[in-house]
Amino acid sequence: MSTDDDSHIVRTTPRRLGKGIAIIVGIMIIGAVYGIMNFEHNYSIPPPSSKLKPQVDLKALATFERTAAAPSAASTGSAAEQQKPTADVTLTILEGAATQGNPDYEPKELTVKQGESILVDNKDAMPHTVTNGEGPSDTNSGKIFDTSIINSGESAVIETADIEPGTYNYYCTVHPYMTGTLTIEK
Ligand SMILES: [Cu+2]
Repeated sequence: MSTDDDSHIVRTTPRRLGKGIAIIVGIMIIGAVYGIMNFEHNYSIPPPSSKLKPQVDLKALATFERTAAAPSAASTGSAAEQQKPTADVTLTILEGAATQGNPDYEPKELTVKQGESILVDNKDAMPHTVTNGEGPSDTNSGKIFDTSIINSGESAVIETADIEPGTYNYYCTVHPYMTGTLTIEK
């Protein structure tokens, strides 16, 4: 049983091995050539299996995988929501504010207590600012508060802790016809 076994194993010769490899490679080449030659056809008419409706909702699966991979991002909301700062009062720049004559700042006259922060939320499609002063020629312009450019959909915060109580006119440096007032109360 022990020595006899070896004699029953048919070991192939290098020639035979080469032949086998040649046959396999030949079949692969024929397959590749066939695939390349019929690529256009196979591409335009995919096999029926690829037309089957997926059993799982791939979109839902992708969302699931994303939330599973990044649980912190999922629990705290999207990156954009996360970046939006929080404040005590919101001053909204209304949609369409860039067009002269349209309502621009809401509320137009805002009163806050000194120390409260104001979120300036630009809901318009254009960039705007909230800049203290009467207009671009005002030498005091932007010296008390200035959000600088707030792009569409973005927001900025005005901190009022260091602003003396009083009523301040402000305007938009991009569209000086956009004006409002900010009153700081003690
Ligand atoms: Cu503006």
